[in-house]
Amino acid sequence: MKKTYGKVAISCAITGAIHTPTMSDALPYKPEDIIRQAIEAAEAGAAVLHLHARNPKDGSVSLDPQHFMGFVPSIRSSTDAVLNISTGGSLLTSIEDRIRPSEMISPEMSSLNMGSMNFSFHGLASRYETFKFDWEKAYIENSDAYIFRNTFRDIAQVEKSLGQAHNVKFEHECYDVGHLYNLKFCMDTGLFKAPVFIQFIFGILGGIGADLDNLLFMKRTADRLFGNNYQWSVMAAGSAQMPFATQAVMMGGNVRVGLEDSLFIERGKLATSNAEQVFKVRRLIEELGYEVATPEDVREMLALKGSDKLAI
Ligand code: KMH
Ligand code: ZN
Repeated sequence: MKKTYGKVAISCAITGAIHTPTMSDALPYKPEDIIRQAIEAAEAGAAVLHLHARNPKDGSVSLDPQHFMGFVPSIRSSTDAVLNISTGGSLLTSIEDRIRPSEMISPEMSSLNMGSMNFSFHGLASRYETFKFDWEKAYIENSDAYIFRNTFRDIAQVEKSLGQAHNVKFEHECYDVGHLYNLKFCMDTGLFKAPVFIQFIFGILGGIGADLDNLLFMKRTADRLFGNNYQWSVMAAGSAQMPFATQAVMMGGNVRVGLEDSLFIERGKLATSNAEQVFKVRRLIEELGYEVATPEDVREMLALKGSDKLAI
């Protein structure tokens, strides 16, 4: 497995499915805003763009492939970044619906969530007195009843529909230590081949907390389970985003930022764009003596199929 020593890949998750328009004017949900912010993030140094769709009318979470088609072709033709299409975009719909946008696009990468869990952000509701759109309050409040379903059968379905059928490489999203063991089981039974790309996720309510000990624990566990057969990146929610990114760089890992994961650029100050977060993490990476990986570096690191293999 090839490694790009000294280079750090920045993924940027542009809009996601947690935050809502009331929380930040910068959160993009119209296609033109998703396109602009994604291109700016790539220009700022993001090698990978992790993409979800929203309904352009009201910013609600969407899995409609046509909503993806509103921005993916433009981003693709304007950047060389690796496009990573989410398969986790809704806590409410079936795995088949979650896979459909990636089946249509046949991207180089897709997310793959490695276990079922509580996934809640209901605590955010009380921070806002009024909401821009009717759907937002109930959506946030009802997350205390969500189960984010990612059974072994679901995981196998994603692999069959995207891995086997489209040669899509996965961002294995691991929100807790058990998810690493789920991935190990899947590898031992032949579902995924090395090198796998693991996104260690911290600070989602329902997953492992954003404590530094937990990063060390997840990394040590992954080393034990996967040896040299994996590449890794760190994503921490909210105010832990930049501290955890810095720590990941110092430990030799890659990083994920973006408004999907945190709306802030520093404590108490909203980010004005995804690119602002990418610029900040890039500064940190370079100050620490590392180099930012290009999309080509990532293609080599993860043995991706290439941007000419997309279906759109
Ligand atoms: N919003 C992140 C915590 C996915 O898109 O598959 C998880 C995520 C899920 O990115
Ligand atoms: Zn996502």
